[in-house]
Amino acid sequence: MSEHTLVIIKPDVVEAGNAGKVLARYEEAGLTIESMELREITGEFADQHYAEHLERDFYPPLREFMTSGPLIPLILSGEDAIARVRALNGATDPKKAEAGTIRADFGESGPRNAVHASDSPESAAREIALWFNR
Ligand code: 3AN
Repeated sequence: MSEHTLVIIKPDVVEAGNAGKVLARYEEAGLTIESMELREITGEFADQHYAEHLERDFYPPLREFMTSGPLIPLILSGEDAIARVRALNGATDPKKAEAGTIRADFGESGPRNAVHASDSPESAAREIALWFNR
């Protein structure tokens, strides 16, 4: 089934100059870029995106990190895009991410883990509406 998913290339990747390499992973996997923009976000916007994590111990440094510089939200589409993008990304902790995944190759730590991707059709719909008003 063709799906849409919301991906964020996080500030660590943009700062390191690796955004093109990360984007190439998705394109080489046959996913289609539907929307994309370089932007900076406020703490309030980060709170909306990470609404389910606001009370977690790891959230304050994650909020700081996500507002520390430009990031790139994008909408990708393709067959089973949600699961396929999460497989390309690898495990949340880059140290545990499978070899060859984006987080293993470009992530550093818990919050600085290179990319975000929607984890279900429901979160994809919510996140696409939040980031791209559609
Ligand atoms: P994923 O992005 O793999 O779906 P979530 O939704 O559980 O992971 O976590 C959202 C974000 O919160 C992660 N991308 C990561 O930046 C951060 N995070 C999650 N768990 C931890 C943790 N135990 N320590 C530090 N940061 C974390």
